[in-house]
This record gives sequence, structure tokens and C-alpha cells, in this order.
Amino acid sequence: MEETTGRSTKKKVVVVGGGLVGALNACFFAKRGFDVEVFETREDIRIAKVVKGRSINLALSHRGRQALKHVGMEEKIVSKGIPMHARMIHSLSGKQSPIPYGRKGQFILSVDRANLNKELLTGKIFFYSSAKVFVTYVAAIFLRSDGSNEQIKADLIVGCDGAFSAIRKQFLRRSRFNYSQTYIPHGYMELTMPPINGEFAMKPNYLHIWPRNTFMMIALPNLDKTFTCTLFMPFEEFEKITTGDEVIEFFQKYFPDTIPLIGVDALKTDYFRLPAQAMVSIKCSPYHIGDKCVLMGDAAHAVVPFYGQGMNAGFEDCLVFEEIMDQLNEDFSTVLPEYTRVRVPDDHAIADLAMYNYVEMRAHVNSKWFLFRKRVDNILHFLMPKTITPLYTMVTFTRTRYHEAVDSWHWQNKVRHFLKMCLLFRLCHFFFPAYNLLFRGRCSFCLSILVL
Ligand code: FAD
Ligand code: EGU
Repeated sequence: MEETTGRSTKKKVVVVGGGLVGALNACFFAKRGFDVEVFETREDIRIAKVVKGRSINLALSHRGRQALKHVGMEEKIVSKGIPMHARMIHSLSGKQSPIPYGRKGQFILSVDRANLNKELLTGKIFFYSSAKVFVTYVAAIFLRSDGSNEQIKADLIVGCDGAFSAIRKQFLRRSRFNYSQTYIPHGYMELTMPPINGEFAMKPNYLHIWPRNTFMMIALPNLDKTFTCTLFMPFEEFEKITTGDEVIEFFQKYFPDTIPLIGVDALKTDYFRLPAQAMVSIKCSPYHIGDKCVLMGDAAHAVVPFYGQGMNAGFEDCLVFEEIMDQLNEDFSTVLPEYTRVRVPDDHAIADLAMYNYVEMRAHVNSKWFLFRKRVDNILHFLMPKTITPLYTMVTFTRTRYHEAVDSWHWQNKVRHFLKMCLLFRLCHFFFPAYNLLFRGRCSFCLSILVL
């Protein structure tokens, strides 16, 4: 085994995983002047054309953008993203209703995963690819395809190798490491909606949503004027559909407006191209071992995609680490524990929120309910902008710490409940004269406080 050690006096960081978060991390460490090496088991994504599995496009919002901005990549990525100013809710009858994300000028972006990954990896970084990587928390062992290997010692190993992290496996062998994972009963499948006469088949600047309780579809626009539609449903239901005709029958029942847009023939074949993919939620702590190794991105916290925050949270991980590096002068022995202390509660909060939203959507969100809730949220925010800020606004358009957003939301729920009760007692006063006899002298306000 040949050993490669300090060719230079610069501190060496090995980033394991060249996905979105690994690639961004490489930028952060390179910018600080560290010697950075990225290990990736897939073939070199800077030259490879097609990336299998994983979602094709993603919603990029404020947290992700702030992290990109820090390494000077924001403009480059934003210019290749498609702004989505609102959701477009598709009802079963085919009616489309837009619900803005925020004030005029507020939007999220649909970005291409492969392009984003490529842009973040291009240039400066030494890259090992198409090989197996074994990692201990002091060194990465790189196995070449010809059977030879090389051990690389690093000052820091950053585990960004995704939800099924090999680095995290090293953590699991140690004492006092907390870990939990939950697979949800739903799977997802991606279908492409081609352009019609060279134009987008639906309005491009929206996140299109078909909320149907247990079944849900979401579509994000791509630069080539296609939409990537993601169908979410229980594996059980995926398995029930075994023929092309059953696919059409299913779409006829739940997503009839999309059949002519995706195309009958395309639907019949694309549905069977890849099996439905699983979704997992993973939480763990701590995120570090000594001053040697740290987890970020999905390796530290896989979340279900029902808040559009997985990548954004992973990018914010890198930014939070960067901020702590500044505060503590790049001293890994204090930076790593501080990173765990600060970040674990926030990552756990977004994992919980995403799971909560999954349960909520699946339980009783059809298009009417979705529209109603979002409208009430927006009206309350308009009436009391200081008191009520919708949760998705804090999550999507600010860097409010995730756990604080959750605390604030719980408090707001109390206010909302109070307002609801005020309204209810008012209505009672109005409609039932007997009610006045019963609660004479007590105003609806006091009663509402009582039931808080
Ligand atoms: P990954 O992207 O999984 O990258 C990990 C990399 O590590 C891969 O390249 C892998 O090949 C490599 N690797 C694995 N093992 C090893 C090893 N042993 N050695 C070396 N390399 C290894 N997030 C959003 O913010 N917005 C969205 O709209 C959104 N939509 C989503 C929709 C769906 C259907 C899904 C499933 C997820 C969505 N996400 C979204 C979440 C987002 O995809 C992830 O959070 C993000 O990809 C995490 O990046 P990562 O770099 O941590 O992990
Ligand atoms: C799921 C899969 C609408 C891309 C959550 C909203 C998502 C995305 C929402 C996927 C929903 C759900 C939010 C954004 C975003 C909404 C959000 C979800 C992008 C609460 C490619 N979600 N997603 N919430 O508010 O905050 O529009 O696959 F249907 S972007 Cl599930 Cl903001």
C-alpha cells in the first residue's frame, strides 16, 4: 500500500461523495486554501452525460442560494434556473389556481441537478472516480479499478456520501452514536412531459401540484421546455398497476388533465421504465468524531422531499460550518463539536417538518383544502405581518434557524386557535340567542382565552 502524505504544508481535506453537498463543500474548503480531494464512486460526473436515479430537477430556495453566494456561484446557478413565483394547483376537474409564494418578486428556482453538480465540481478539484472507496475516520482508502489501492491521510474527512453513507457506517460502530431511519410507505416515479409545438406544455414559472390525498403529483420546469413530473404514491398502489392500460385508467381517474400532455404512449412505456424509488428519513447525532471527521448533507440527515428542503438544508450545513470556521479560527478540535451542537437541532427540525407535511398531505390534502389553507395563511399574514408568518415562508425565504421556525409555528398555532375561537363565539352570539343567556357578561375574547 503506497501512502500519500503532506506533499505540501497545506491542511488536507478529503471530501467523500461528489454529489451536490460534497461538490459545494469542495468549493468552500478550496476557497479557504485547503488542499481538497473529492472521492466519488460514480463515474466522473463532470464528463458523464446521464445520471441515473435521483430526481432530475430540484427547487432551490434562499438557504441554498445563500450558501452558493458565499462561494461566488449564486449568479451562475440562478441564471440557469427557472423562477417559480407561485404554485399552480390542479384540481381533478382540470381547473388551475395559482397561489403566490410571497410578495411580488419572491420566487424559488427549478434547477437541473446534473448541471448544478457539474458547475460546482468544475475546475480546481482533484477528483477520484469510478472506484470503490473505503474510509476509516483517519484515512480514505481508494481502490482503483485495476485492483491497486492508495491510502490518503487527511486532516479532515467530510462525509457527504448521501443517505446510505459509508462514512456514517464508521460512526455506527462507535458508542454513544444515535441513529434512526424510517422508510415511508410511499414511493416516487419521474415522468417527463414533453414540449408542445416547441413550447412548454403548461405555464413554466410555476411549481405545478396535483394534490389528491394519498396520490400526489408535482411538476417542475426544465430549460429544455420539458417538465419533470414526480408521482408520489404508496408502493402498494404502484404494484397494483401492471399494464399500460391500467396506467391510463389510473391517470384518467386522478390526473386526467395530464394524459394528453404527457402522452398516452409515453405514459404506457415510461411508467415501467424504472421501478418506483423509496424515500427515507434519517436522523443521527453527533455529526463528528473528534477533530477528524464530520457528516453533512443527506449523510447526516436524509429528509423526505415534502418541503423541498433536502439540498437546501445540506447547502446550509456547509455555510454554517463555514461560519463556525470563521468564529473559531479553523481549529477542528473546537469547530467540529460546535458544528454538531449548532446544527443537529436544526436538521432534526427540518426532518420532522418534512415528515409532518408528508403525513398532512397524505391524510387530507386535496386541491380545495390546499387552496383554502394557503389562502388563510396569506390573509392572516397580510392582516398581522409581525405576528403571523407562514411556516413555509420562514423555511423557504429566510435563514431563520429551522428549530426556531418550528417553535414560532407552534406559538402561531396558539394564536390561530385563539382567533378561530373568537370567530366561533362571535358566530354563536349572532346565531343563537340562548347562547347569550348562558354566557351573559362574558365577551367572546375572554371565552377564547379560556379555551386556549
Ligand atoms: P447525494 O446527492 O446523494 O450525493 C451523494 C454522493 O456520494 C453521490 O454522488 C454518490 O455516488 C456518492 N457516494 C455514495 N457512497 C460513496 C462512497 N462510499 N464513496 C464515495 N462516494 C460515495 N432537495 C431540495 O432542496 N429541493 C427539492 O426540490 C428536492 N426534491 C427532491 C425530490 C426527490 C424525489 C428526492 C428523492 C429528493 C429531493 N431533494 C430536494 C433532496 C436532495 O435530492 C438531497 O437532499 C440532495 O441530493 C443531498 O445531497 P448530498 O450531496 O448530501 O447527497
Ligand atoms: C416535492 C417534491 C407544495 C420537489 C410542500 C408546497 C417538493 C418539491 C410544499 C419535489 C407541496 C409540498 C415547498 C416549497 C416545495 C408548497 C413548501 C416540494 C419542491 C410546504 C422534485 N415545497 N417542494 N411546501 O408550499 O414549502 O408549494 O420533487 F406540494 S418548494 Cl409537498 Cl416552497
